[in-house]
Amino acid sequence: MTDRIIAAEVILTSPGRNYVTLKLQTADGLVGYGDATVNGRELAVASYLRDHVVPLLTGLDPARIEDTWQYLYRGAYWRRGPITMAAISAVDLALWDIKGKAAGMPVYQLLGGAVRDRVLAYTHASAWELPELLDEVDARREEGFRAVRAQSGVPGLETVYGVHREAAGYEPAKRGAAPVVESWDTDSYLRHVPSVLAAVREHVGPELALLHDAHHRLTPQQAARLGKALEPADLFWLEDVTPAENQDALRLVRQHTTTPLAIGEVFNSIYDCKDLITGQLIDYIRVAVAHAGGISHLRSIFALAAVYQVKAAPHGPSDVSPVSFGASVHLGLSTHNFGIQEYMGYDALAHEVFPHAWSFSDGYLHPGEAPGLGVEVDEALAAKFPYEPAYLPVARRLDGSVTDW
Ligand code: GCO
Ligand code: MG
Repeated sequence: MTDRIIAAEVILTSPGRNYVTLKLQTADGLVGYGDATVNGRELAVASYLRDHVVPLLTGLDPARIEDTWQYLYRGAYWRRGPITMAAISAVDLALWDIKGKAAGMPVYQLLGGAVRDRVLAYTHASAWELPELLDEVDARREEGFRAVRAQSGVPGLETVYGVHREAAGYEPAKRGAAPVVESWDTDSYLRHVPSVLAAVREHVGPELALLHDAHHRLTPQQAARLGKALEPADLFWLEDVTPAENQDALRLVRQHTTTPLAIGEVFNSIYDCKDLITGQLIDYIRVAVAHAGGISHLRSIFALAAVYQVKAAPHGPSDVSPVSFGASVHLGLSTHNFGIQEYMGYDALAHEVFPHAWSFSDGYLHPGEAPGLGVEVDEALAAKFPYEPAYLPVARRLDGSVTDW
């Protein structure tokens, strides 16, 4: 007899930061977990799941992953968008988890097996001043990382994306009822950042892979200038140079620089990625397993990317939970055109709430050999950390107008 989903439940927990987890249970006694966390909009996706998805799942055959994906995507009529696609991701991940547990195999085996032995990771080094930034980069190297994203402060500005004045480290979402308002000036940033990355490159030598995130803040022309200015620093990639709603803008950037470009962390579907991939306007596609339809849809996106020699480089900030992070590592191990996995790490508490088989060592990740995704949820512990409102900052230019954060 085929198995059936008998219960579905949304778990909201905040061990250091908010996470939205979907739990599915089957008649055969299997449990699958999926991640639907959307940073700063957690309750919207929790409601989408609780009110509009959970009631549809009871009675479905958990083996029919693709059919359930199509049912939720096409069946809703209102398709795409971050909330819908995060909800679909959670169901997809929970079903892959169940399929792996039913088969007694880690999910990467179901995806065709390993095509590499380990999954290259990059992490973040952030500090306001250059000497501290160089210390941070050194610290990440000592932890084993072979690829590091470097972000620094900018003279004359009070706030800069990804950097705190007072301490090293990166955590932009702040608890509270409304977003913190930051100020921003692109000209000051453009005058400063090439010298920072030149100094980091000189400090680390030629081998360490260096990355930088411009976080959607430049016009296409500014992005082209920055890409050119950074060529001597030999970046692994320059990320999100310009907001990618207008994808034609990337043509201008591409014509002027050979610095590799990475985009896609806010994309939700293959349709968001299509033009950048088929136009060969980027080198790395950054879709997150939690935000773009789960393992099933990321596989389609990565297959399209392979045709155009674009590599997969899934978004892996601390705002996607250890559940979808694990799923990303299973994909990385089994996807031929995989490039690199972002790994920001988690608070000790998050590791406790989500015990996991995936591991990091010597600059690389591995999903582990536990059946399914290999990430469980300590529900009793999770219940001790209820949801707390938290928001990403909003940015205003020096004249007071809102700009992209
Ligand atoms: C990255 C990202 C993130 C986002 C964050 C927003 O490259 O890791 O830019 O840090 O800012 O995920 O919630
Ligand atoms: Mg980014």
